[in-house]
Amino acid sequence: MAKWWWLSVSGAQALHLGVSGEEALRYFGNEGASLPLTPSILDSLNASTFASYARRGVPVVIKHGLDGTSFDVEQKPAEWTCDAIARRFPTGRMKMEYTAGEGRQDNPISLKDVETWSKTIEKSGALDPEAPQYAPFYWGVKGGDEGERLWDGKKDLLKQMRKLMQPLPKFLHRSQANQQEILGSPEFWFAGPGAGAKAHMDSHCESTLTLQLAGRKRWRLSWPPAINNGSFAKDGLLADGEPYNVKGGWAPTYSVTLAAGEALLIPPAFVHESKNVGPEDCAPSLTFQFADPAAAGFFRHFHPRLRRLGDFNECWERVAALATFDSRGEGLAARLKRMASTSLAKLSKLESGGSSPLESAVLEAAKKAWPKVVDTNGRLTRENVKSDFILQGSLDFHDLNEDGEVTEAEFTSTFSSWLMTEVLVVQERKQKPKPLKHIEF
Ligand SMILES: O=C(O)CCC(=O)C(=O)O
Repeated sequence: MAKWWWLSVSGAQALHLGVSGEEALRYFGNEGASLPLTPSILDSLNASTFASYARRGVPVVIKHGLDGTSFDVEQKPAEWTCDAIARRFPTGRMKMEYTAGEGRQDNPISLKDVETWSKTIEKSGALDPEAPQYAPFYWGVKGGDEGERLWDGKKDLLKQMRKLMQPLPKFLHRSQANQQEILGSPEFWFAGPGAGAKAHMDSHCESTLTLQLAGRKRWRLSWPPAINNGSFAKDGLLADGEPYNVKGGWAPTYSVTLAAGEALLIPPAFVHESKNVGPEDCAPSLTFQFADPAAAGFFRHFHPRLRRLGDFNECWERVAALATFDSRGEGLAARLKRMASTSLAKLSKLESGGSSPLESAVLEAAKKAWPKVVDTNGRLTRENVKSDFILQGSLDFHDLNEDGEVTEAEFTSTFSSWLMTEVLVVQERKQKPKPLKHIEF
């Protein structure tokens, strides 16, 4: 058990310092339900409903979400089969991913050789019998920007893809942040029978959207594991295929099968796994990240777990930027100094526990910071942040009741909870945290 999950402060406020298993289930809206859950499956949802799922980090399946895009496979099912993609991009070059061995860094397989590659089978080596037993093919066309060899000849296939990806699906915000992220991250996955991506967590902080272009793929997902205060999950625990190897194995918290024309939202920090479950011999999908809106509510709520999850390390700064309204990239130390005249080093020297000097100092920091984030009328609303994408994420981070406005009481609770966890983690590091051995939710 954690030392505490919630710390009552001054009778009125509560610091949110841990997420128990029951609370995680409650957060995902299924108290009392048994795992794995099925995500909500919604028909043509609008941008604001989709944004609410994305902010909270709740997986959702969107049916008929691709109409009006170049990928409307319900209207034109033959246009995005594996064969059709290979005909459209014959010069493309790809590789096998999630093989039992090391895998190859270059891209030796030519898309045009679809007759050969679509019949090539290589084992994934996954120990879990439910897991994909064979490796999929990966065309990471986004890597063209980094000079990776992803096509033969001069025709820029990434440019071509970017044109095809517009207009974006109607349920996505069409903001500059999204245009940039989405058009910068497309990748194709081709899976033969029983093939797919082994369970893994990606290190990026953005949400992922996968579009099923033909056939059917079963997805299994899990939210970040329970990590007690005083423990730490080492970086790599949730790397490619690793969740199966942890003592006790991996059990998903969500399972769902996508059909052609359906899209799935995968929140950041979620372990995910895919598998072609037929009947088609090759199930292709287009997968990309989107930035807007950030999963800010999810980052806030799961911060006590995420801050102790090594595989999430690339996003700790990002979450700190959301918590401190750091739209200019000043960095955590500078922001804490500017907002609250304090530092993690100073705070971490204070004694922790209920009604402790640390608790008072953290609340004092929140009190000092509040006037720095509100407008001259003492308000913090969507109107205040509408021209700044980072600040929108900050507002979402602190908007506990998701009404588009942050009150002083909300800010005090969210800022001090975030800051207290930051300080506790510094203190735990000094005392060598216990390594996480089992993946439980
Ligand atoms: O689309 C798939 O089958 C796998 C995609 C995936 O796991 C990823 O992009 O991280």
